[in-house]
Amino acid sequence: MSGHGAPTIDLTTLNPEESSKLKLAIVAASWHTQIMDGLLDGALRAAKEAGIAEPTVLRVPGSFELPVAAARLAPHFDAVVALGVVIRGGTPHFDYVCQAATSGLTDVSVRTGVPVGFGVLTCDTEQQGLDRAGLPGSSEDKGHEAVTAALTTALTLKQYATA
Ligand code: DLZ
Repeated sequence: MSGHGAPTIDLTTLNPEESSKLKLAIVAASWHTQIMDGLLDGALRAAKEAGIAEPTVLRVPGSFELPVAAARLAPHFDAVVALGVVIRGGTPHFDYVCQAATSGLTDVSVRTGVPVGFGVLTCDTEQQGLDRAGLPGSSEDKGHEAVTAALTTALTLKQYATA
């Protein structure tokens, strides 16, 4: 999958009065520290740009644990963002962790109606992760993107909220 074709969504165009009121939770795995630090920094930067000074941040060990954390938090927040880094190794473990994280997070989002931003990198190499981590020298900033997507979706869906 290539980043080509991504929309330009600028958080500064969101109504700051609306976006700053959103309750945002970030659930972040802990494997691959340098890449994870970049993702989390980007996510927090995006939250700040939207006027959310202190989102709730919950750390879990690995990406496999992201869905249960998201499930616990989603009912209490307007948007959840999941961050993780999975790097392919020599066994099929990669496929199972990616599948569990992806389907688990999708299930949380659809079941609760709360947008879950997908900031989980699934990479063949560490370099692919570094390139997407929003670090100096990275070409993409996936933590920032995931928060932007989740908050934009949350604001859109608020227009259709039922009492
Ligand atoms: C076990 C494991 C492996 C091999 N690789 C990763 C990885 O690249 N990224 C990641 O987020 N987590 C990894 N894990 C840990 C699993 O996600 C999970 O934490 C453990 O299987 C314990 O449930």
